This record gives sequence, structure tokens and C-alpha cells, in this order.
Amino acid sequence: MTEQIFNVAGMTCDHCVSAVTSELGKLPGVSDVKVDLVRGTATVTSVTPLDRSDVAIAIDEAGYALAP
Ligand SMILES: [Cu+2]
Repeated sequence: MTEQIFNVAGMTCDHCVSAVTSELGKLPGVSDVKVDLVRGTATVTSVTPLDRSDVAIAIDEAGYALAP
């Protein structure tokens, strides 16, 4: 298992958190997603490290943006 932390721009409420959590949770091999609204971060646990571009697409589908 590996844990990666991504910065997510644009989240403002719990709805945003659940949208991002849901989309990231659909990525293959992901077993856990924890989104911190205040920090604007998503901590993703997965079997193998995720490709940053896949994460960017998932966050984009939720309606937000992967930040540097
Ligand atoms: Cu929201």
C-alpha cells in the first residue's frame, strides 16, 4: 500500500469533499480516500502509486483542479 497526498483547488463545502472522494475512489487500486477541506488536500491510499495525470483527470471530473 502506498499513500499519496494531492492538493485540490476549489473545494468549499462537504459536497465538494464527497465529489472528490467519490471520483478518486473510482481509480483502480484505490482503497481509501481522505479529503481535508480546510487544507485542500486529498490523501489517497492505493495498492500501487497513482499516476498524477490519472488523479488530475479524476479531480477534474469531480469539478475541481489538481493543484501543484
Ligand atoms: Cu462544495
